[in-house]
Amino acid sequence: MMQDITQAKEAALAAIAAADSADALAEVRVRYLGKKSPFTAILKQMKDLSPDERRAVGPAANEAKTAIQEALAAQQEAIDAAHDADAEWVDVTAPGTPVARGSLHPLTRVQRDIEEIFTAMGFAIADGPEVETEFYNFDAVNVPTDHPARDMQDTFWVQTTPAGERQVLRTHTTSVQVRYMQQHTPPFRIIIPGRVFRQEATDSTHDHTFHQFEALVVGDDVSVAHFLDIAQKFFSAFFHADIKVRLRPSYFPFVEPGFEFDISCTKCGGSGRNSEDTAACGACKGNGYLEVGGAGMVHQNVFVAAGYERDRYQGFAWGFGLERLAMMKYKIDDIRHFHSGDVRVIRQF
Ligand code: FA5
Repeated sequence: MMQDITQAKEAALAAIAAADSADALAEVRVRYLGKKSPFTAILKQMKDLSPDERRAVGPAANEAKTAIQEALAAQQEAIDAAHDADAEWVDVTAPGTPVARGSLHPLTRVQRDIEEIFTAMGFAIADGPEVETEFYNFDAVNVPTDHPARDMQDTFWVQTTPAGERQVLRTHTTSVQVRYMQQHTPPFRIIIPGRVFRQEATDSTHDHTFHQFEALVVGDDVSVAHFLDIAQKFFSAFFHADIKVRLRPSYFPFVEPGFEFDISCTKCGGSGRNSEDTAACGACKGNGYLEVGGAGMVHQNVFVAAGYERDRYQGFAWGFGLERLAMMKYKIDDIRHFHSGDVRVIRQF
């Protein structure tokens, strides 16, 4: 039996020395000290021994068990130390793990660019609600009830207020004009960036939800010449090019006279031709100009709705689509990309 003890001890010490991981060591511990181990079997046999034999075998078995336990503890310490050293080791020459960086949505970029150019020209930025009363969206800006102009901008009507006022999702940023004028006395110059909504079928240049930029300048002697000058300066700064602005007579109820305004094509510079050959320019289809928005001299009825005296002030207003401008700047061919949520589009900016 003494021989069994010695053999089991030596086998256990060899197995402990060979165990190079915490798992392997745990397995050795079970094999040599667990319920089915040779030691447990030897201890079970002790009761059959004579008192003399027991006196010899008992201490030997205890000594072997202690030796194994100490070897296990020492090996566990060695494995833990090796593991800690591995964990602390840093290869300072290894390439870094790339971190995915976010970017600004192209519309946010364009909006910030525009705001920067206008604030540098002394404009303040104004704001208004997206759910708007019928009064500010239509009545106050001279669009009478039953006037066909209300059909020009197909409208999402929403719940009437408890006070009985009809409400819309604003169809244009022109809705903020009278709100602002009621709170301020001219002279002032403001821009009104904002989201607007129209119930219309979507295609590559029309969305139901889009953004407009309104500019409103009111004072004693504001004229169309001021509008042309500011528009020319703004578009040239925005496109980093010498941009010409062209007016065409048009009708909007809130201005008189009213215009549609175009800018010289950002691709061909206004010639309507490609530079390499005489083929028509693809961006403006040979027109030389691109439609941008509507503008005009503020109608005196709008000033009166705001509480100003009729014919006391003059002003100009313009409104254009932010998406259309972003499409020109970044050569985006479909307006629906902006709200698609497709990160492949956004990642390019
Ligand atoms: C207006 O909304 C007028 N409030 C603009 C204005 C302001 C005129 C001040 C005079 C004085 P219009 O409906 O044309 O006008 O829209 C202006 C611009 O918004 C268009 O030139 C176009 O760039 C953009 N736009 C209009 N409808 C859509 C649409 N469905 N999707 C994307 N952009 C649109």
